[in-house]
Amino acid sequence: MSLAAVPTTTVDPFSPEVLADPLPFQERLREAGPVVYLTSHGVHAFGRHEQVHAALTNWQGLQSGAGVGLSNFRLEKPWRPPSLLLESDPPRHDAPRRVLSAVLGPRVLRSLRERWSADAEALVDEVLAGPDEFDAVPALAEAFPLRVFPDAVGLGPDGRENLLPYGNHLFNAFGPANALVEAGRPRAPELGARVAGQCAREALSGDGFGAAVWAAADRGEITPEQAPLVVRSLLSAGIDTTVHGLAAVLHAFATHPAQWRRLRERPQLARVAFDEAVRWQSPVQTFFRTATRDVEIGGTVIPDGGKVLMFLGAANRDPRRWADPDAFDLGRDPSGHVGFGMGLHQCVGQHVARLEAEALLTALAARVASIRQVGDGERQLNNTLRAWASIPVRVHRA
Ligand code: EJD
Repeated sequence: MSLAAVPTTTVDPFSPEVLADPLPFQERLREAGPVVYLTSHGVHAFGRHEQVHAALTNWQGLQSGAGVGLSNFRLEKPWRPPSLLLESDPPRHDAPRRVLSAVLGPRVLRSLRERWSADAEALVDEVLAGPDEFDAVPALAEAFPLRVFPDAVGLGPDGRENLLPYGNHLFNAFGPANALVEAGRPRAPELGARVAGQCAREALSGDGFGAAVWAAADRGEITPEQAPLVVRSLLSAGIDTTVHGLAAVLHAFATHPAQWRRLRERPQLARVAFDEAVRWQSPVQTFFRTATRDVEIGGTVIPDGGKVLMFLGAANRDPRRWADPDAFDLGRDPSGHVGFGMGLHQCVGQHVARLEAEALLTALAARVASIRQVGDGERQLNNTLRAWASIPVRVHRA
């Protein structure tokens, strides 16, 4: 371990300029060294795959229980009651995780596959009945998760319009208290209360993911006090993430026509295409951890209580790990990307996300001969998400 000075940068990765176009900053971060100190927020940052992976898998030395945003829950009151999964560590983390893992497990997903495929086919048929040019974000990336996921959770018909604004603020709130967070603050208490209301047993249908969480409480696997917060995790992590994951893969294909032809020839590539798009765009860009003691990573000691910032998006394009990292290529094996995290907190809903993507891409590939982005589109700036507000496309029906 060397005592050489850690490279520093004064650049704020949460500034509008970097959020709008993060790749140049991420390259400088990776090239500066395995660990870089961000003077803008007083945290150590990792941009290389090796250190991001090491940090994600070191739950003993780098905890989540003090929050996975910049705010340190040991010092500051969180804006909402902490998540029992995301913002928690073993052993308290493990029972809720086991429950959600079973609720979103392979058996349940097998039973959803046919219905979601039919839903995707119906949505794509509706869109293709309209103009050849449309905005793929509202028409597909938002419409599909909002059509299938709240029903799968068992939400009632009212209040679904709160889910995207809630998620947008939640993911902003992991970053610093900048203008994006300030803009969301006025509505945050109201949105939090509305979402919490949707997590009560009485608010949920008898046959969805939500009811399955409550059934686990009835069996004693979690307490009845924990159940609504576990349902809240579904509503927190299950919408915006899949919307922007689908937006990422639609943008990828709409700018890579040869890859679209490849998918059309072999629709079985839909799953690998989605993971490759998650690697290439990294809809979830960053997360923090907090050092539980002095902990060494990449030759630098992170002091006890210090926050570290992991750049998942930078790791997913690290040339030390990936050949031709900036290429969106269905021929590569994207496994090992950290777009779903890694280790004990790795996305518990990743199979749900992949099933949604597979259903939508399969329905599109069967019906759309070509999809081309027309214009640059518009980013939706968010402190955590690499998100799209608009992806204008022109399609030719098959
Ligand atoms: C998340 C990065 C929760 C929760 C869990 C996971 C996320 C957000 C919220 C999805 C983080 O348990 O509330 S991608």
